[in-house]
Amino acid sequence: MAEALTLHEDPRSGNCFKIKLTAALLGLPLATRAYDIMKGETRTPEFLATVNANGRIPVLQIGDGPDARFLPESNAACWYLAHASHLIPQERFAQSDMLRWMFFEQYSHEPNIATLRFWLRFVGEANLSAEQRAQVMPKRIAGSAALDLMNRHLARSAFFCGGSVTIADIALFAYTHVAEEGGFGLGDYPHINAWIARIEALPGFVAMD
Ligand SMILES: N[C@@H](CCC(=O)N[C@@H](CS)C(=O)NCC(=O)O)C(=O)O
Repeated sequence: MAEALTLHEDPRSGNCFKIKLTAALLGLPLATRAYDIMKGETRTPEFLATVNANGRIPVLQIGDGPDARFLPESNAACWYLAHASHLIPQERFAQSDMLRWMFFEQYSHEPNIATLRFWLRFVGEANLSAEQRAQVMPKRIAGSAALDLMNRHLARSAFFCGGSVTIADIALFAYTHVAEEGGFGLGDYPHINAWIARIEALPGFVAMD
């Protein structure tokens, strides 16, 4: 890839880690620019005007200067990096099935597992609002259901879309491998644990900060 790539990130974020892991597995150089989301650094007028009007990281910046383009949404950024690589299947059904798992990640997995990790590890249970407290149990139930589904699928398949890794695995790995930080025990999910070990053994794998 000829263009300079810069990740606007908070290193604690699993959504940002997806993009760093994709780049590492592909051997792509990726610069980073860090923000502290706990201090509202992605909500400044400058960030909203130039990087992401949605006020969130990750954002993949492609190119520099006035021609730079900004791509928010972790899974879109993984797709951009992995375009035409071995991390995206070529066959039509397999490619659509990969997207199915990435949409599942954003709807059924990340809003439950990543949010509980953020609340428990970074915000702190004692600091949760009454509204957040009321959401802990529903998110615990929904997150566990997502892990259960993944475990059953991985009983039949080495990776989410068959025998080789795709960006669906990267998307789901990011918050699954740290799910215990959100209070989700992984002991009951042997197939998830075996899949985590397979991903960590991939050439070029990098750990989350
Ligand atoms: N669907 C988005 C989620 C992005 C997101 O929720 N980012 C969080 C950190 S992981 C954030 O920037 N929070 C700061 C804020 O909302 O102010 C993605 O996959 O990239």
